[in-house]
Formats: sequence, C-alpha cells, structure tokens
Amino acid sequence: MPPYPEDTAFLIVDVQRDFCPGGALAVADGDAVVPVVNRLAPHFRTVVLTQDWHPPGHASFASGHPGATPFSMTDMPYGPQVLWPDHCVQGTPGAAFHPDLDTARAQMIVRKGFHPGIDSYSAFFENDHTTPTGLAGYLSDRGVRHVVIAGLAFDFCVLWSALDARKVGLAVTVVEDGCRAIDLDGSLDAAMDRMREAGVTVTGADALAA
Ligand code: VGL
Ligand code: ZN
Repeated sequence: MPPYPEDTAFLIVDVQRDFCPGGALAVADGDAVVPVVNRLAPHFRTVVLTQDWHPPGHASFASGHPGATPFSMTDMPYGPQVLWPDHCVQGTPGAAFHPDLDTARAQMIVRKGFHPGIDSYSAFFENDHTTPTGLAGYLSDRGVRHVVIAGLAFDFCVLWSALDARKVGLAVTVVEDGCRAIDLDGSLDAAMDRMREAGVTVTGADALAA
C-alpha cells in the first residue's frame, strides 16, 4: 500500500538524455536525480512524466536567431525568453527518457514545447502562460489535489510547473535532491525564493519516503 493518499500525484519533469551529462543541454549532475525519482515513484498511485518535445527549428533554439548565442535572451511575442542550444528534438535519442528512469509506473506522459513558436517550461501552461497542456484537467478529473515534483531543471521546468500547479489550486511539494539546476545568472536562488513565495514546500526525498 503506497504511503501517499490517492489525491497525491508524482510529477517527474524532463528526465531526458539531453538534460543529463553528455546531452545537448546538460544539467550538471542531472542523472543523479534518476535513483531518487525511481525510489519515490512506487509510493504514488498516479505518476505523470513530462517530456520536452521540440520540433526542429523551434523558436527557443539560438541556432535559428542569427547572431544569437545559446543562453542569451530574446524577446518573444509572449515575453522574454532564454535561447537554448538545440535540444530534445522530437524523435531524436536526446529527447528520450534517461535509460535508467523507471517509466513503467507512469500512466501519463505530457509532451510540451511542440508548438514551433512557443516554449513551454511548465507541465501545465506554455510560456505564454495561457495555452494549457491539459494536465490540470487530467489531474482534476482523477481527483488529484497535491503534486510532488522532481526532475530537471529545478530553476526552469520544475520551477514553472510548481508555480502553475499552485495557480490551478494544487498543493505542491518539490523534492530538492530529486532535482538539479541549470543556474543561469542566479536562477537557482531566484527559483527557490519564487517557490517559497508561492507556497511551495521544498523538502528532501528522505522526508517523503521515510
Ligand atoms: C528546460 C530549458 C529548455 C527544462 C527545457 O526542462 O528545464 N530548460 N527546455
Ligand atoms: Zn526545451
């Protein structure tokens, strides 16, 4: 019997090859989240994976912006946007889940970032903050009121997923040691502050799986 009630879901964000060492947008120590996530997943009845899933030439790729370098900023119609190295291109090996990630327990995979002109960090809304992915409806239809979140990267896709989960009325816990950060210009500290201001609980995996 899992220790978590049925109204609590585990949301595993973007544990994909391209965000792990050797990948196109490698997060330092990114693969260290895999054993943490695998240990926690059996405690939940509802497990959802997200998968960053961009078409070739996606608007968030620096390669399509003449003169721009990866990790610089640009202005999109929906606001400021970091330009990334090409990553998680649909159907490529880099877009696959980390080979050691236990995906068998997941009932739902949310693919995001597939609109050519809009990036999508959050599992709930794209970066225009209005286009829904459908995850809020899926969770609400299944009676979920609390999400526990782990994955990559703490200061981008985990951050925005946590903030949007709060926005749609869910209680949110982020597993600190089940995440790793990109940490671009202080984004790790800023993410921690924003999560705490939004009422997100940030805690360790040991406290959750004890
Ligand atoms: C992510 C940058 C670009 C993430 C995805 O998963 O945090 N970051 N695409
Ligand atoms: Zn992306």
